[in-house]
Amino acid sequence: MERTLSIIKPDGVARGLIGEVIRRLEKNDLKIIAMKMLRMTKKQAEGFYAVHKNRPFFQGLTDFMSSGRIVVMILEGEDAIARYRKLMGSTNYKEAEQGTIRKDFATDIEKNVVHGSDSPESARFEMGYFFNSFETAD
Ligand code: FUP
Repeated sequence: MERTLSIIKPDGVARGLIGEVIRRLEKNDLKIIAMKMLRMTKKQAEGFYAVHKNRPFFQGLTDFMSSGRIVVMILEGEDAIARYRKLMGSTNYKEAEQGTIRKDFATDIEKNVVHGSDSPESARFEMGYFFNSFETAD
């Protein structure tokens, strides 16, 4: 069993896609073991995306991620990191495969509805960023 962090981004929440994303997670045996809705400050968004701090899209990305409420979830399942990334589709929605969340709903490389951890190391960091040990205990 593996755990990963999922975020429904401000565009997904604003457009009423929470239910649709969760339906796809549950249908694909990704079990939600922790969940909350919150709005990040600009500083919190910068901390979350610190690995990208030297990238040209960093300002836009952190402005966007702090622009509205998000839903953060911890998903559990076999091979959860890779399976959830497959459900999400490529970062660039134009290249995403048919039937993926980003192919179906993203409108922009930045406004791409969902986030998912890309490795066990980032999953550990990202889960710890939003959830404490009481919230993630079995
Ligand atoms: P992903 O893991 O697919 O979310 O993609 P990355 O970690 O590479 O990028 C994080 C976020 O930065 C993306 F979801 C959207 C944003 N981004 C841009 O806005 N422009 C880019 O050229 C690349 C990423």
